[in-house]
Amino acid sequence: MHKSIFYSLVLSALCVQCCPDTAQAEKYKLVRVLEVAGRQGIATDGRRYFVSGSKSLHVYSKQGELLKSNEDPFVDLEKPANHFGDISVHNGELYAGIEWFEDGRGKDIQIAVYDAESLKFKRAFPWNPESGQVEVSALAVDATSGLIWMTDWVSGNYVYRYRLADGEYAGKLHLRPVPQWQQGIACYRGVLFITADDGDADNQEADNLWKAPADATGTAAYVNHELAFDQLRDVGEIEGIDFDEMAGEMLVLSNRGKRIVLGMPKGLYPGYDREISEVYVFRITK
Ligand SMILES: [Ca+2]
Ligand SMILES: [Ca+2]
Repeated sequence: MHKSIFYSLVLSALCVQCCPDTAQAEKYKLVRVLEVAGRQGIATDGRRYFVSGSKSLHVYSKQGELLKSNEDPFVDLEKPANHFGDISVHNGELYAGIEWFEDGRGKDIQIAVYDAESLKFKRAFPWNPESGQVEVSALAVDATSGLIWMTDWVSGNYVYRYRLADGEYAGKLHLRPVPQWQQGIACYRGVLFITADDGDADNQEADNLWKAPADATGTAAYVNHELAFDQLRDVGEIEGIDFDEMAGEMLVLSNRGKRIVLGMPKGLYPGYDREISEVYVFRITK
């Protein structure tokens, strides 16, 4: 073997060993950025992108063309609602975690199901208050296990399981350690991927992606760091996540420009005249 090739192999092996973030950054290559109207969630059925705002639903082509919106999505709900979190799409239906968010926590948490074509409301399931969940920041359909997983932004010690078939509560999974300020969740190939708004934009810190096994019956799981979102256009507030399995891509929604303190907007950062919400598309290379 040529000496220079040998040394570069040794160097790359050392780098993977001591700098796992470098290896992970190579695994996720940023390939596209699309500006969108919603600041909360992202989901894909492989054909289109679904985006949630705090009070709206949108469908985009994969090239970023807005195809349809529902600007009044809570009108047919029985319980009061003022907030969407991250969303998920399964079998022609859009699943959303909905709540009435006030005084730093959620009330009347529910799983709401919308038609993915019309964006019209179809049905909803209430959460189980005795589960301990006090907020829903995101949900993900896990079709393999027949489950829906929900995250809690206020108290992230657990992710909560509900049955996909009938919305019944099916237990919770203790996360160890706990990703701070969870904002998005996706289930991909038996793994839960959780985005956390754990980077302080005031200090130019990137937000992060964490992962844990999508254990359908266990009580606790270990959480591992997957990626620092340092390829985004600016630091800000990470939100929803989903995977486009056919395309081999990971999608994340992130907001920049607006200063957010404990979930409350506190003006704009220098250089911005508005908040910008974008979907970042990463190609998964390994
Ligand atoms: Ca959110
Ligand atoms: Ca952040």
